[in-house]
Amino acid sequence: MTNKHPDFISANWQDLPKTSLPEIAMLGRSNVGKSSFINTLIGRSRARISQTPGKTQTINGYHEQTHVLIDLPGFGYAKIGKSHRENWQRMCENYLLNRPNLVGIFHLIDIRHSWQNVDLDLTSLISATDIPCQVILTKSDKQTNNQNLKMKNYYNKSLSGLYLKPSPVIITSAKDKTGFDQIKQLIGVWIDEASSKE
Ligand SMILES: Nc1nc2c(ncn2[C@@H]2O[C@H](COP(=O)(O)OP(=O)(O)OP(=O)(O)O)[C@@H](O)[C@H]2O)c(=O)[nH]1
Ligand SMILES: [Mg+2]
Repeated sequence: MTNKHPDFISANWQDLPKTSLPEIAMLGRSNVGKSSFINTLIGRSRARISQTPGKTQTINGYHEQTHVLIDLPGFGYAKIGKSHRENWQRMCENYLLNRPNLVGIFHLIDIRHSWQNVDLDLTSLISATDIPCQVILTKSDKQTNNQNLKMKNYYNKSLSGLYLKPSPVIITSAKDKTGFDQIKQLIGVWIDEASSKE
């Protein structure tokens, strides 16, 4: 049976359960495909997705065998009231800056768009956390391989200076599952790195 509910859910980072399992967080603009990315990783439709931006409004945790995938609300959706939006953003920031078992961040960016201010702001936040981060270009099924290659080069050229330890972007599609073998490998590396530091 498909479980549509997260294993834990919180509207306040301080109320999150204290778990010793490593956590991996999905970060990005509203509607970029964070929840879909989690569903593809899990192989089941567990995280709620929507055509309408602003779907994920809490910090949601999905347990896998060795780690927990964290679905965060999206940044920068104008139609959600300003105070509401600021609350979510503060919640995400607090989570990212203070969660002791957070071992990796995926920064998701829609492959069809060039740098947006919200994403540039997120690069500063990510650098402040000192946690390994990988840039993911999502929705690659929505345009041609040539267009994707162009955007990949565009992003790769700009990464140094924006992130502390940039590695080349990974192109993904939650629809045709492009890129997910590499994503799973990277999660394993992050978990190993974190455990060797303990
Ligand atoms: N074609 C295609 N559509 C995608 C892909 N990933 C996500 N989508 C669609 O994009 C829309 C938003 O996806 P979500 O996964 O809800 O995005 P989100 O980043 O979690 O959005 P918020 O929670 O609102 O911030 C949905 O209609 C998804 O079906 C993809 O790889 N390919
Ligand atoms: Mg979502």
